[in-house]
Amino acid sequence: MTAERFYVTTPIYYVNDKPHIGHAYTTILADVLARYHRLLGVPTFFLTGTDKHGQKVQRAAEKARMTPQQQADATVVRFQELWRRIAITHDDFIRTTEPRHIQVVQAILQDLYERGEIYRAEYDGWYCVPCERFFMEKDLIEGNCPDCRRPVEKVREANYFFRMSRYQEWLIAYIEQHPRFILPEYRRNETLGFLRKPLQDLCISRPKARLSWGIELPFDREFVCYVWFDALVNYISAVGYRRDPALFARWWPASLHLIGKDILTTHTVYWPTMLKALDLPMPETIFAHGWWVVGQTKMSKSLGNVINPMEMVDRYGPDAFRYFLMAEMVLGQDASFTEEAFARRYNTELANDLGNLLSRWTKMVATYCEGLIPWPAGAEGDEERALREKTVAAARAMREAVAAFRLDQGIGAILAVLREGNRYIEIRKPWELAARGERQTLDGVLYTVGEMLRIVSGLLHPIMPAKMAELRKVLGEEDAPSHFNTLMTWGGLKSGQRIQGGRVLFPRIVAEPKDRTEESGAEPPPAEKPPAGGSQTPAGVRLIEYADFEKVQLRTARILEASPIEKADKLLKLRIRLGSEERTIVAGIARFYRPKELVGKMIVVVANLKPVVLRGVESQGMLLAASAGGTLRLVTIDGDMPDGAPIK
Ligand code: ME8
Repeated sequence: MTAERFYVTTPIYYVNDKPHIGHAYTTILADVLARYHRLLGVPTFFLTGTDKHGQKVQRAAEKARMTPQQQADATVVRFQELWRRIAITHDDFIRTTEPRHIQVVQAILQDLYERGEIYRAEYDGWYCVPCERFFMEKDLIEGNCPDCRRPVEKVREANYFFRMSRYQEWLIAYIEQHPRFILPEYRRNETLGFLRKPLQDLCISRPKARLSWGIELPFDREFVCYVWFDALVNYISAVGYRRDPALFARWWPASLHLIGKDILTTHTVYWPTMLKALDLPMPETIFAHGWWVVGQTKMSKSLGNVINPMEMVDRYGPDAFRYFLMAEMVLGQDASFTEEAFARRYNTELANDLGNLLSRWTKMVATYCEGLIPWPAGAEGDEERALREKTVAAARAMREAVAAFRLDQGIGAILAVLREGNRYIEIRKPWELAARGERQTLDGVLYTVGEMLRIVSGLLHPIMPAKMAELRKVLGEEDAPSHFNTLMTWGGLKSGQRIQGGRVLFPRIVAEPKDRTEESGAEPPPAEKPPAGGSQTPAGVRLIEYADFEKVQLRTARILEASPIEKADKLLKLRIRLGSEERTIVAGIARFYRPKELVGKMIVVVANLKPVVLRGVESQGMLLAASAGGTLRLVTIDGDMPDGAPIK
């Protein structure tokens, strides 16, 4: 990646439907890379946008009884709204219906036509509407589109063609000489494999009689431009090609075109040959990432399993969503999305490793240091040195991970630091240092943890900007780090500052749907392994000590109110009274009880469970119920008993 500047693009998305998780993923990835580059002090330009022409959009509009323009305008807002919600920091948003784009496409078409790079000929072949591509009979697989395997349509018509075939040998040589041009390597090989067959010229027109929604060919008004030939040009029209030479010289060639693996050929064959015909330099890297699948299944509208990013963000917040997508997908490979996996990562890594560490630290600084960040006094011991070195190494690892497109590895290095930080507290036991009055050592330990948190908050800032700004506020730091270098040097935390403690950064969540946790509204089973050494019955049940049971506070409670929760047909929100105290709990009992029958019932609740947020409602406890054979009954009290009574 060039060190002087970073120009990153996403595909421009079709506006035939609302955005899904795949669109969100590519855009978040581009955003995270753009944010890291800005942090590294590299001038950055981040482009995204929407693809408004073509048959897909025209057909979606016909179905919705709108004009293509109305359909496109209605959908583009949903993309822009989502990008706002998930904090995307693009520098430009291009739509292919804008004059600045249309003029460039028409100028290119005219130029290539005049130079004989585009010619007219009769076409006879097969056309795939969803892919918007022509195929020869020999390319079809069992009579279907070789890409998406859907049926194709027979087409015979006059059209215009771009002399793509003449660039075949040049393109093969270029790809072979530039190992970073197409990444990952197996995608590069895929393109080279495709180029082993003779390359055809590219049909770049559509007769208006068949498709009117597109950019008119400047030399033949009976035709519009093929949507891909129009769309790919966005990468240069947005940065001033033939319009603003200074802007264009500043940003072109692009550093990185991020795409999904579905659009590899258009980007690694059509686009480079178009650029070559225009005598323009090639983008530095075209990176094709993998596919998000749901569980083991491809996401598709017909299966009804399309993940709506807006719903995920409403439920879990934008930062956790961004984090999960970046941490879970190894760039290049496919990844599976499930809410269970999401909750597992969230609870283990964000709520536990990071959130808990922060609250432990803030509590200790409040208790032992009057809420002021201590001075790094005392000589550095082995444990301190190990944590410092590991933290600074994680910053280096993240910088390398960004350049190598391995964000998952950078995140892994940071998680290792957090786990080490938790272990460090266990080893150094600040509470014992306080009890023994070892002031200097105590200060040093708390400074070490605080400094580690400062660096981690900066390293994770491009991924979770809002949450990390919150964390940094606690530490008395600016919302965002000023430069990546500040994260590579130890000792930046400002001693003497008052910490702004308080809110839980990542309240634990419960996955929806399925699993028993939802039935009872309880916390998910802990992700950590049970402690070693527990004995087991012959049936394999792990036995616990009485002291373990004693940790659970069971109490009687009276249900005062019960109501459904919007968009959660299995959950009910209950207002309960435990003696002098009232609480809200969320329980997965809606399929077994109507709200009305619950009011007045005496139930048993776990009263000392950490609160969790379920569908936006904080649940302050968990009720007990028996469940078997697909039914569920509440545990109640035999006879009269006041609410709030302890159960032993
Ligand atoms: O192809 N997993 O637009 P499009 C990961 N307009 N990413 C996915 C995905 C999934 N399941 N599904 C889609 C177009 N994507 C053209 C692009 S560019 C000049 C023109 C992402 O709306 C991925 O980035 O079909 C993919 O390449 C893009 O959405 C396709 O978006």
